[in-house]
Amino acid sequence: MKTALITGITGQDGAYLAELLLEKGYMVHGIKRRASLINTDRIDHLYQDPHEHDPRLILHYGDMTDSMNLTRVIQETQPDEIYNLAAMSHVKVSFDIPEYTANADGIGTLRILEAVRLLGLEKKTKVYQASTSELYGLVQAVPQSETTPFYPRSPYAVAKLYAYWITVNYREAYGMFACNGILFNHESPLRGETFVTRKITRAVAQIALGQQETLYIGNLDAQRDWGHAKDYVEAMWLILQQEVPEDFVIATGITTKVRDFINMAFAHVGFHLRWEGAGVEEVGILDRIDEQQFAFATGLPFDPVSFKHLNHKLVEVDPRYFRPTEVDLLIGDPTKSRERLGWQPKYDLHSLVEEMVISDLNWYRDNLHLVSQKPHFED
Ligand code: NDP
Ligand code: GDR
Repeated sequence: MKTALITGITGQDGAYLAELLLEKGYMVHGIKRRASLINTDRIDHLYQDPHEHDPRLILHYGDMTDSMNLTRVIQETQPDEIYNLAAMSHVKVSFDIPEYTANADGIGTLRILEAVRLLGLEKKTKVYQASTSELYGLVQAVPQSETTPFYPRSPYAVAKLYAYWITVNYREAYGMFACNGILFNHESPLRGETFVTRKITRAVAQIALGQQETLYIGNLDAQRDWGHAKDYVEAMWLILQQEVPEDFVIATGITTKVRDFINMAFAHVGFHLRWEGAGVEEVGILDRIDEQQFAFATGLPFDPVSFKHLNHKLVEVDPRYFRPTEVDLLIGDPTKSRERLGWQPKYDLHSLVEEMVISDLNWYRDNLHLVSQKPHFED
C-alpha cells in the first residue's frame, strides 16, 4: 500500500485529493491546523472510526510555519508521496498579510523539501508542489505554457515563485522527484466562499431564494481559465506517477470574464441581466425572468408577487474588492499535460457553474433558518 501525506487536506483540493487517493487504495495522512472551531467539514464524509477498524485516513496537527512539526510528521509517516497543498491561498488577502504569506507559502515549501532531504528520504519520497497560474501575473504572452516567463503581481504570487524555484532547485541539486503543477483556477462546490466563483454562486442562490438583494463585486473584466477541482487533483496524482520529474501546466485552454461567469450563474436560475454603465458605475440589472427555468432550478413555484424587482440592480461594483495590482488575463496551454500525462478535463464551465449553483441553492434552501439568524463578514 502506498502512503501519501497531504498538507492542506482540509482545503478544497485537499478534500478531493484525499478522496481520490483513498479510492486508489492509498494510506492517506493529512496535516490540519488547530482552530477554535472544527475545520474538517470538507473531509468529514471520509472519516473512518479508529475504534472500528484501522483507518486509512489519519490527520496530524501541524502548520507550514513549524519546521520541527513538519519534519516529525514526515519522519513518522514515511510517505511515498507528499502533496504540498497548504497555503494562504487568497490573492487579495496576501496584500494584507504579506509576511505570513511568504512564510507559509514560500518558506513552508522549503521546510517540506529540506525535511525530506534531512531525513534521507530524497530517493523514496516524491513531492508535488501546488504552483499556480498567478506566477504569470502581468501578461507576457498567451496562452501561458511551461516556458512562458513569470511576472508575479501579488505577495501571494511572489511567495509561490520562491516555492516554484526551490522545488526545481531541490530536484536539480539533490536528484529529488519534486514537481510543480502550475494549475490554473479550479473551482467546485467546495471552493472557499470568498473566491469569486463561489461568491457569485452563493449570491445567485440567495437572491433567487429571496434572502439577498445585491451582489457586490470587484473587477468584472478579469479573465480566468476556470476548471473543476475534481479534474485537477487527478492531474496532481498523474504528475507524480511519471518516470521523470517535470513541471506541468494544468488548464482548460478557455478563458472567461468574471461578468460572463455572473451571467451564466444567474441564467441557471432563469435570471437574465443587462449591463449598464462602466467602471465602478457598472451595474447588472434584472432584465428578464425565465419562469420555467426558475421553477426547475429552485424547486419552487415562480411567485410573481415576491419577484417584483424586474429592473432591480442585482450586481453592483464595489472598489473594495479591487486589488492593488491585478492579473488581467489567464489562459493556459495544456498541450504538454494532454500529450505526456494523457490528462483531459471531464467538466466544462457550464457543468461546473451548474453544479456550484445547485449546491448553493440546496444549502441555502435547507438552512434558511440558520442564514436568517446569522449575518457574516464578507471578503
Ligand atoms: P484552500 O484555501 O481551499 O486550502 C488551503 C489549505 O491550506 C487549507 O487546508 C488550509 O487550512 C491550509 N493552510 C493554510 N495555511 C496553512 C498553514 N500555515 N499551515 C498548514 N496549513 C495551512 O486552497 P485550495 O484547495 O483551493 O488550493 C490548494 C493549493 O493549491 C494552495 O496552495 C493554492 O495556493 C494552490 N492553488 C490553487 C488553485 C485554485 O484555483 N484552487 C490554483 C493554483 C494553485 P484551513 O482549512 O485550516 O484554512
Ligand atoms: P484568483 O481567484 O485571485 O485568481 O486566485 P479569485 O476567485 O479570488 O479572483 C479571480 C478574479 O476575480 C476578480 N474579482 C473578485 N475576486 C474576489 N475574490 N472577490 C470579488 O468580489 C471579486 N470581484 C472580481 C479578482 O480581482 C480576480 O481577477 C485563485 C486562488 O485560488 C489562488 O490560490 C490560485 O493560485 C489562483 O486562483 C490560480
